[in-house]
Parts: sequence; structure tokens; C-alpha cells
Amino acid sequence: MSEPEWKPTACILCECNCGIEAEVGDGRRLMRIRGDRRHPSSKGYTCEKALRLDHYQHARDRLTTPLRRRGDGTFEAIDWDTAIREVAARLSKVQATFGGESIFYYGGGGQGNHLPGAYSTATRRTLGSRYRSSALAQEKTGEFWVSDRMMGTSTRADFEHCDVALFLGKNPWHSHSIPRARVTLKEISKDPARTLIVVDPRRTETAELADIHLQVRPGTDAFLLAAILAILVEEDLVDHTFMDAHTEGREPVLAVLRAIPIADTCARTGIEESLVRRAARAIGGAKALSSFEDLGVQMNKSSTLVSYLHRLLISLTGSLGKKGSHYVPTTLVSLIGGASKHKSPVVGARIVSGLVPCNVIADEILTDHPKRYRAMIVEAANPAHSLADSPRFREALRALDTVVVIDVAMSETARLADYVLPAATQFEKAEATFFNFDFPENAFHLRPRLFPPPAGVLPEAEIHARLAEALGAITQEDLAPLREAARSGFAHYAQVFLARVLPDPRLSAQAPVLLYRTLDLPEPLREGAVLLGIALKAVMESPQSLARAGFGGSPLEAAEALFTAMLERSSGVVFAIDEWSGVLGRIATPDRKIHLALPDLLSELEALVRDAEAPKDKAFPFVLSAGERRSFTANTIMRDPAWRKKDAEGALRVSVEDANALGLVTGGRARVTTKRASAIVTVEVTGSMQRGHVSLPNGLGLRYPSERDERGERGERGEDTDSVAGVAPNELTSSEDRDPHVGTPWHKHVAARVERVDP
Ligand SMILES: Nc1nc2c(c(=O)[nH]1)N[C@H]1C(S)=C(S)[C@@H](COP(=O)(O)OP(=O)(O)OC[C@H]3O[C@@H](n4cnc5c(=O)[nH]c(N)nc54)[C@H](O)[C@@H]3O)O[C@H]1N2
Ligand SMILES: Nc1nc2c(c(=O)[nH]1)N[C@H]1C(S)=C(S)[C@@H](COP(=O)(O)OP(=O)(O)OC[C@H]3O[C@@H](n4cnc5c(=O)[nH]c(N)nc54)[C@H](O)[C@@H]3O)O[C@H]1N2
Ligand code: SF4
Ligand SMILES: [Mo]
Repeated sequence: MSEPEWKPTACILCECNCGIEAEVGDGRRLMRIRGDRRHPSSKGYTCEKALRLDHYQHARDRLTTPLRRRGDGTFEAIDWDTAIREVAARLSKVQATFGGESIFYYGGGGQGNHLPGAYSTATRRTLGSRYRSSALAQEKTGEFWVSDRMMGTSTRADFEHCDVALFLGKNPWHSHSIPRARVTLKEISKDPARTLIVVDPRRTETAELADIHLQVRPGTDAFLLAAILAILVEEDLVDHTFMDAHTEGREPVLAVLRAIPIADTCARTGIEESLVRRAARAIGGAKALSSFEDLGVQMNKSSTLVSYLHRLLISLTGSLGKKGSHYVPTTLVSLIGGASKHKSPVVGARIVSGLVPCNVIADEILTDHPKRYRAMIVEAANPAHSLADSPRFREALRALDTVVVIDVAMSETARLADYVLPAATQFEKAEATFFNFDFPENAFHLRPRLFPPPAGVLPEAEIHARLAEALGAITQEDLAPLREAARSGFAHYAQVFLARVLPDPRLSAQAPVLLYRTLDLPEPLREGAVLLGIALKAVMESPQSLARAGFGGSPLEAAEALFTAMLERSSGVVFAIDEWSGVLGRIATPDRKIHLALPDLLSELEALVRDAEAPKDKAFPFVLSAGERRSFTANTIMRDPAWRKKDAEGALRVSVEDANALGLVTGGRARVTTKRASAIVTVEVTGSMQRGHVSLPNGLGLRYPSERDERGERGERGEDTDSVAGVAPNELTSSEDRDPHVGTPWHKHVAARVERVDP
């Protein structure tokens, strides 16, 4: 037995990726976990979720060998050579018969792992795959589209230094998304000179800390923002100097806002006009406003309009480019972009940031259209659980010629695959994310692996390299000169790489796997190879920001220094340092101004406030928010229900008034019915919900093997020994309930009926 040892890594359960140290011992377990004070962003912070990460590393439904579906639907274990050969052959055949663009790619990374997506570009390019998507096309594409049109870029906010903080449909106490969220929230809350404003129909943990809680009626945020903007204009609380210097298109916007009937518009939200005015005055009077919109508005009615109004609020108050307000971070890999010229091939849906809207994927498959997708590669994602209308998405997967799933666990999606390729966990390979959005100092964290992968599983980098080889995309002759160059240091290697690989389209398509195969990094860091390419790109794109962080000199010197630092600083590295004075220079529209007037969305706003509300369907009197973040939820990364210390079933939250009217009690059962399906749930009666609004958590309803099944071989055992805790929210949602512009789902606004079920 060796002595346990503390090693740096990161939590993988939300986009913050807090630095942690794990005590690792024999048996490949994460025995104890604590925050890592050396991590540049989290500085020792964690929340309760990180401390039980061993439930991920040591899960009972871990995949341990490649699997192939048999004719009868069960799986058989196959060896890696067979798996790679057959997957390459099946996908090549689809490519030859229907064209590479019929091979759809979904995923590429979750909350903690973005290197698979980087390596997958090689496989996708080899196969000629063109269409892809990920969870971002269920949440952020409306925001990206609007941001791109208005600013040519996207912003984040500096909550640490703001005097007014605004959260729109966001509960950072539980969902985080900003560094050290609870510390920052508590500081704002207790400081009388700072104002915390929360817009949420529920009295969330964050709302409890707020100075102003705007408890909107579900789905009425566009009215609320319209009223706030109209008040800012009416009371002349807008920043004229900022608008003169940095915006254009002001007049049509002000004209629409002046015409908004403020009292009526407030009434639609269910909030007193006086409270809306108080919030507007706090926002208008802010020295530095930070604001964050998230799923409560992005997965809701008028989501794209809300993203637009939110950006108008930032622009009209001049909340960009000063400390404590909004900024444009320096990124290593940009996850965002605007709309492409091309539409999705079957439905003709708008593609934003290169992503097909998640809600149309099934429609792109379940059709006889000649351009329908015929095959899908799913990597580090669980769309059979996370996309709207799971039954229909399962049907779509079954209709495909070939489905390949790369995952660590037997997920809901893996169960429907033709081939399941088992990946090393995020602690068994070098991993990182590109969720790096801090400012003025921005950090990146390459985590060395804690354990070697067990026999039978491979890191995604190795899987994509083997696929490239099997598909004939790279040969030993391609590798030899690069291997040779690697012996003379990174700068020399980079020079040879730039000279040989980048000008050759065939080889540049394979850049990530060429780096992986030839750099020959030490094993615990091996999958970090692709970062040399990323470092090279970063020093070309943001030389000054990187130089301020110590990565200056010639591009080759800077890239070598940055890459070396990424490999060596196992608790993370500050790769960019920026200046507030440079932020407005990052507005990337052709005239470098913020374009305030988006005519389509202004017309939508006019229609919204003018038209009467559509009558409610009496059969579905409730609004169900399907997929709330809670203390122990983490999408489907954590499959073991024992990870959840409380609320194992993920209760339906119901207001006291509704519970009394329906005869519901905490711990009792209820039936939730939507137009799609019914589910039996456990009830939690709570004063935090408003009447007519109910909510279910995200990430539940997963199949998990019971303890006595631990020894069983995957696939060989019957499904019936698995248990399922809670309800999978997307059994209840419908894919046609989506945003008209970018197709994001209305998961937070599902019409529902709730009835008591007698025990
Ligand atoms: N604990 C935990 N943290 C997570 C995750 C997790 O699974 N668990 N997932 C991570 C991921 S992937 C994401 S995208 C983020 C999401 O983070 P959040 O967006 O904060 O998460 P949610 O709880 O889904 O939704 C936020 C709030 O929207 C509110 N809401 C519902 N309807 C409305 C409405 O009509 N208007 C307004 N204004 N609000 C409404 C809900 O009451 C809820 O408090 O969290 C990340 N962090
Ligand atoms: N109704 C409803 N639906 C929602 C939401 C909601 O609020 N309501 N939220 C949406 C949002 S914001 C998000 S982000 C999505 C999340 O949904 P998805 O993007 O589909 O992601 P996860 O559920 O996180 O699934 C991650 C998968 O990666 C696997 N995995 C873990 N580690 C590794 C690894 O190292 N390698 C590989 N290859 N696989 C690994 C896990 O086993 C799991 O199967 O859900 C969306 N769906
Ligand atoms: S869940 Fe998010 S906030 Fe909590 S420790 Fe993990 S990364 Fe940090
Ligand atoms: Mo998400």
C-alpha cells in the first residue's frame, strides 16, 4: 500500500471548474477532496458538490470495454482493434453513400472536459462531417446571436467589483457560473453600498440575499425588461456620453421605448410598478452594473428578445468597459460566434456558433428528405436525456444507420448506440476546459491525470488518433518528421509544424492528432498536446494580453513559453492580463460601435406589449420549470443517486397555496402531466414557489445499477436490476416549444397539470 498523496485537479461539475486537490490512494479512488488555494480563479473555493466526486470516478456503470450492438438489441464486448476498424468502416460507408455531411456530431465536452472536442475535429474533417451541435444550442445561442449582431463579440461581467448586480433567471448560489459565487454574493448582499437585484419567479437562495427580488410571473421577463428600459428613458437615467461615443442606432430604440405603457407592462409581470421603478433607478444610478442572464430566461418564452433587451440595458447604462461592469474576455478557444450563411439541411434552421438547434435534430432525422442525417457521433454528452422530447429523440437515434457513443458510463444515449467506445474518466487523462472568462486576469488549467486509465478504456485523443489512422488520414510518413522535430524542443517543433502541417490542407485537418501522436509528452500530460496548436493561435490573436501575463517575445517564443507553463503549472496558469481601457476596442462590428437597433426584435417588442395575452389552456393550468439546478444536481455527469445527500428523488416544488388547493403534502406523491407525457413525482411544498409555478430538478431519472449488480458484466445482465431515481425532465417536454429565431427550448415554461396521487 502506498501513502495517500494530495494532487491538484479540478471539479468537473459546473463550468467554474474550481481547482481542487484530491487525496489519491490505491484503488484509484478520490479519497478526500479540498479546494486548491493555488488555483488562480477559485483560490481554494469549492461548493459541497465537489467533495464527493469519487461517485463519478468510481461509478458502478463505468464502461470498461468497447461494445457492439447485437441484432437483438443487447450488447457484446469487442476488442479495440475490432471496434476502431468497424466504426471506421461503417462511417466511411455512410460517407461514401450519402456524403460526409450526413454524419452529425453531438457534444465534444461537458462541464469539465473540452479536449475531446478539440481532437474530434480530426475525425469530423476526415469524414467530411459538417453539422454538429451541443448543449450550448439549448441555452446560449440566442445570446450569442444577439451579441454578435450588436457587438460582434460577447461579454461577461465583473461581479466582484460591481456596485449593482443583476441576475436574470439565474440562481448562482446553486448554479455558480461566476468564480467563488457564494463569497461574492454574500459580500454584495451585506454591503449597504451595493445592490443585489434578482429576477426570478421563485424565492431562490440567491433571491433570499437580494436587496430587490423581482418575483416575476413565469415567462414575463421581456415585459419586465421593457418596463425597466422604458423607465430609464422616461426618467432620463441613460448614459448619453457612453451612447454618443460607442453606440449607433439610438433613435429607433428610444422611440419604441418611449411608447411602452409602463404601468400596463409592469402589470403583466405581476410586480408592483413602484418596485420596478426602484430597481430601474438602482440600475440607472449604478456606478458599475454587472448582470448575468441564464436559463430562467434563455429557456423561456421570448428568450432571444430578452437577450436583446438585456444588451440594451447594458448599452443604455454604459455598463461596458469599466471596472465592475461588463468586459470582453481574452479567450483561448472561442466558443461563440454569430449566424452562419448556411441553414440546417432539412428544416432550414438558423445555425449560430456553428451549432444546429438541439430542438430540430430529431426533425432533421425523422423524415424521408434526401439530406437527412444518417449517422451520429456523440461524445461526452447525453442527448437522449438532455434534449427536449426524449421519446422522439430516442426514435431519431433508432432511425439512424450508425450511432457511435464515446462516454465513460452506460448513459441513456449509449444504450441506443451501435458502438459504445469507453473513454478514460476526467481523472485518468490530462483534461481542461475553455470556459475561461475571467478579467482582467484570465486563467487556464490543464489538469494532469491522477491515475492511468484502466485496461479496456482509452482517452478520446487516442480514440480519434486511431480513427484517423484507420480512415487512412495519417500515415507513418506524416509522423516521422514531426517526431524528429520534437526532439529539439517545442519552439523548433512548432516551426516545423507551421511549415509542414498548416499549409497542407490534408495535414492541417489532422493537426490535433498529429500533435498528440508526435509531441510525445510525459504520460500524465499526454492529452495536452493539442494545446501547442492552441497556444500558437492565441499568441497570434492576443499578443499584448499574453505578453502582460509573461508570454511575450516572438510568436514562437511566446507560444513555447505558454505551452510550457500550461504543462508545468498543474494548478492553473494566468495566460492573459488585460486592461479595462482596452475593452471597448474589442467591439468587433465593422464601425466598432454597438448597434442598438435590431429591427426584427424591436418589432417583436412592439407586438409583445401591444397584443393581449393568449388565454391559458385550462387543461394545463401550471407552468412547470423542467430542470432546476439544485444543491446536488450536475446534469448527468453524476449518475450514482447516492451522491445526492438529500432529496434523492428530486422533488417537484409546489407553492403552499397550490399544495393546499390540491391536497399535496411534502413527501407525498403527485402526477405531473404535460401535453407530451405524465410522470409520478415526490412533492416538496415550499414558500419559495409562487402560485401556478412548479419545478423539477435537472439531471435525474437516470438508470443506475444496484449494488448487488456490481460484479455483473455490462450488457450481459438484465436491465431490471437497475434502479431509476426521480424523473428525467425531457420525458415531459416537447421539441416544438422553442424560440422562433434560434430554436432554443422553453424547458422552463412547460404547460402542465398537477394532481394528487393517493398512496
Ligand atoms: N448545482 C448545479 N449547478 C450547475 C449545474 C447543475 O446541473 N447543478 N449545471 C450548470 C449548467 S450546465 C448551467 S447551464 C447553469 C444554469 O444555471 P441557472 O440558469 O442558474 O439554472 P436553473 O436553476 O436551471 O435556472 C435558473 C433560475 O431560473 C428561474 N426561472 C424559471 N422560470 C423563470 C422565468 O420565467 N423567469 C425568470 N427570470 N427566471 C425563471 C428558476 O426559478 C431558477 O432559479 O448551471 C450550471 N451549474
Ligand atoms: N429539460 C431540461 N433539459 C436540459 C436542461 C434543463 O434545464 N432542462 N439543461 C440543458 C443544459 S444547460 C445542459 S448544459 C445540458 C447537459 O446535457 P449534455 O450536454 O447532454 O451533458 P451531460 O448530461 O453533462 O452528459 C455528459 C455525458 O458525458 C459523460 N462523461 C463524463 N466524463 C466524460 C469523459 O471524460 N469523456 C467522455 N467521453 N464522456 C464523459 C457522462 O457520463 C455523460 O453521459 O442539458 C440540457 N437539458
Ligand atoms: S460544482 Fe462548480 S462551484 Fe462547485 S466546486 Fe464544482 S466547479 Fe466549483
Ligand atoms: Mo448548461
